[in-house]
Amino acid sequence: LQLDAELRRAIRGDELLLHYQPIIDLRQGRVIGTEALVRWQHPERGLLMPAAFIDMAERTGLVSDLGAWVLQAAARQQAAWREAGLGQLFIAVNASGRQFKRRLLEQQVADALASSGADPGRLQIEITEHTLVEDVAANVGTLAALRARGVQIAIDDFGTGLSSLAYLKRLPIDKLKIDRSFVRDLPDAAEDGAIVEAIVSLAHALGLQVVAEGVETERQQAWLTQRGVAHAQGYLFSRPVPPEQIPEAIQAVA
Ligand code: G
Ligand code: G
Ligand code: MN
Ligand code: NA
Repeated sequence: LQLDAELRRAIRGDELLLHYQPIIDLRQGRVIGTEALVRWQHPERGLLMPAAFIDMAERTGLVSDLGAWVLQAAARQQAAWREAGLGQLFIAVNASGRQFKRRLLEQQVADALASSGADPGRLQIEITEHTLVEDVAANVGTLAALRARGVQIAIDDFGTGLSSLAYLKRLPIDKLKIDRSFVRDLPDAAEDGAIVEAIVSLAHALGLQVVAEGVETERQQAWLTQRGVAHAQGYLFSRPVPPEQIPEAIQAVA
């Protein structure tokens, strides 16, 4: 069987799973949400990371069905965490450009919310800056419709996709996730520092939240906190973990 046929089977069966990476409020020093990251428990090849199959899923269009599965699973997890007393945690889900075609994402999100009973206000959609700029007018319509349902929107990998400042002010979004390439060499890299500072002041002026990605060191954490970056995500706090390990990860951060 080719990998694409195997992935089609995996989406229908129970071979996919989600790991969750904590997102931290730097001032409060606590976990406020997580990002869902898909994995594939392949029967012969073991646990596969997205790098092994996401490009293929994009090429074949399977990423749309994969995205529907991810939304269903994340929404169920949100509802389960609410039952377990962790209802305040949001879950951010990565969406592919394919899901922005023909209002697919809107329908997938509506289905996932309806079948799970998850709190729409605790579901977030991440769209990469690259995907967003492919068709701003159409994507803005989808984002606005999702927000009308109470779902929050984050621009992922922000700073890498050349979005124009002119339309940033009228995008229906809630947060910018600073791409980890700008965080990696902080605090020593002066140019990266200047870029991060510029993103933070832009975000604040536009009323957007900021999340720093790829935070790996305490020096980075301190530098970002001093510059008013409210939220962060990275190996310093936790790797992506199975959902059973999230309560433990919350304790470890606090
Ligand atoms: O931890 P990590 O290797 O999980 O993820 C690598 C990349 O795979 C992420 O940066 C993201 O772009 C992509 N990815 C992870 N989960 C999903 C998903 O559920 N849907 C889509 N479309 N991409 C994902
Ligand atoms: O969707 P996005 O590309 O932002 O997905 C996050 C990716 O970044 C995942 O592959 C995740 O495993 C990875 N990641 C999360 N935290 C860190 C980190 O601190 N350092 C590095 N190098 N990668 C990280
Ligand atoms: Mn992401
Ligand atoms: Na990113």
